[in-house]
Amino acid sequence: MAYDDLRQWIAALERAGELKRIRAEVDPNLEVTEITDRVSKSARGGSALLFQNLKGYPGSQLLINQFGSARRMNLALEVENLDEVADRIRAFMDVKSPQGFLDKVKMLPMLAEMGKFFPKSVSTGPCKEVIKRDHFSLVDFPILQCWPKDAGRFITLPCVITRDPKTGKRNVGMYRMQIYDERTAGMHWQRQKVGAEHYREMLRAATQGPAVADTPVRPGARRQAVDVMARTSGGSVRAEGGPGGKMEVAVAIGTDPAITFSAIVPAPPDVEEYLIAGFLRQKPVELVKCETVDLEVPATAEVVLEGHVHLDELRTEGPFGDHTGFYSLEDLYPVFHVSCITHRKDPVYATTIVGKPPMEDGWMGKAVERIFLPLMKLTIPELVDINLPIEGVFHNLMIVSIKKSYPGQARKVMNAIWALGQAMFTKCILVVDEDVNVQDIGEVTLKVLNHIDPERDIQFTLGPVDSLDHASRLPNYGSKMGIDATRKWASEGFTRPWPDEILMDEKTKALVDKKWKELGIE
Ligand SMILES: Cc1cc2nc3c(=O)[nH]c(=O)nc-3n(C[C@H](O)[C@H](O)[C@H](O)COP(=O)(O)O)c2cc1C
Ligand SMILES: [Mn+2]
Repeated sequence: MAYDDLRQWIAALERAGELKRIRAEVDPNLEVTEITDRVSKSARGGSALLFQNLKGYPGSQLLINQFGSARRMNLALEVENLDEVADRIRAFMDVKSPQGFLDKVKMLPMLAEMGKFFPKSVSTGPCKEVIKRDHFSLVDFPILQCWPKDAGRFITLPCVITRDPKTGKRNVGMYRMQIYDERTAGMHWQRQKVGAEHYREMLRAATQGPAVADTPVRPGARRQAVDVMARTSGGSVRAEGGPGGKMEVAVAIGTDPAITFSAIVPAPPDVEEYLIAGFLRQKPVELVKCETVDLEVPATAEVVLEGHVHLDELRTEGPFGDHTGFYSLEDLYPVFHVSCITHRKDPVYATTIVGKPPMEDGWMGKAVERIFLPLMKLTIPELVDINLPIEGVFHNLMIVSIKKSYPGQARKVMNAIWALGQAMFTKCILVVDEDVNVQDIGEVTLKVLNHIDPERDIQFTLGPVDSLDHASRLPNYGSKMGIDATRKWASEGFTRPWPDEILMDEKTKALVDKKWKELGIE
């Protein structure tokens, strides 16, 4: 049964022995991080933590590390094993045209199930228990300063909801928010993310066509807005003024785990995360309208921030101790102005910390890896398995095994990965043959390094890189590397003999198995 809200999820964590309540006083400034970091790095990711006595926030509660282990990630998605989710995706993709009446009857349960995925509008919900239109402050919540050199406090687990001004489609993305003051925060959607694209669409509309409803255009706005675009796309011009338009944004914090997880999933831009969450929890997400903006938010969210991002305003965001294990550098990002806050009574503030792996987000990334494998196979059918080691921080390293059928195929696979949504950021791709277990880093190291002639087998390319990459020649733009560690074929110009891998024969192994006890070694 799907969790209806964060509270049911907390109760489930507690029943499973996966939650610790912390009643001792703890400071949201740094101290929560140090405690959570130690727990994240303890055996099997420790447990989720519910801090109930936060210094300076009497009565507040803060949930962290809810996804921080393989077991909790499974619990969040209500499966024994993440492959179950992958299997459900595969079952949907397997649908073929029914051949007769019986086939059609067999499809009915699947069609009925599909109905469960679409979000449902409801008139009101718990997130409206307290509505604050005039007197409100972001500082009322126990928002963390995570690391010593962070620029301030950051909302780290926000589901940021925007609407594509052209198609009307909604997007939910997780983009951290730096608190500037009681009513403004940074909006750290990186350039290649969907929220940023919605923002650029708004700018285009405000400066090129007739003004759209909420976007008054001032004289001179066009040039200035283009400057903003130049800046947000990596240029170096800071706009003074601009089109004066506003973009509506809502932020839900503390949702049921399927919704929170859907906000990080690298889905195609046009697939609504509310639909993905419905698929994951197998029950529609219930949505309510916001009070001051034309957007819908999950009805059971603990906290909802409503407001606008001004099209002509950018502000320094960061530094922030990031999931690479280093601080992401400061940069210019849009600013979110809060116009209304609604929340549940006694809201539970949900958050996370990122830093040196392993941390909570590493397990979320692992879940993405498992769930996306069948989808990647749609365009890369030779793919057998993939591994994004946690220390590779998602974008630095992807190890893939392939069933190789023609010369040059490993390089074709690299290019396909660099062309695939957010996998474009992958700095290093290792391609191995299907007999290599990519989950076994020892085996990968042994075989990759044995099998390559570096000069011949390394492929460099240029393209977009993750905004968090601090080594690339330019922000957001740099090189990537692929290593073709598959066995080379004569048709690829390799004519030397290839040695056999050392393996004992089955007969001898069985013989020794039988004798093992008698040998007295153990
Ligand atoms: C804890 C956490 C924090 C994240 N913070 C950011 C962020 O600040 N900016 C960003 O662009 N992506 C961030 N991401 C990654 C995005 O959520 C992810 O790329 C997502 O797929 C974006 O959704 P979109 O494709 O709808 O834009 C974060 C992910 C996690 C798990
Ligand atoms: Mn999206």
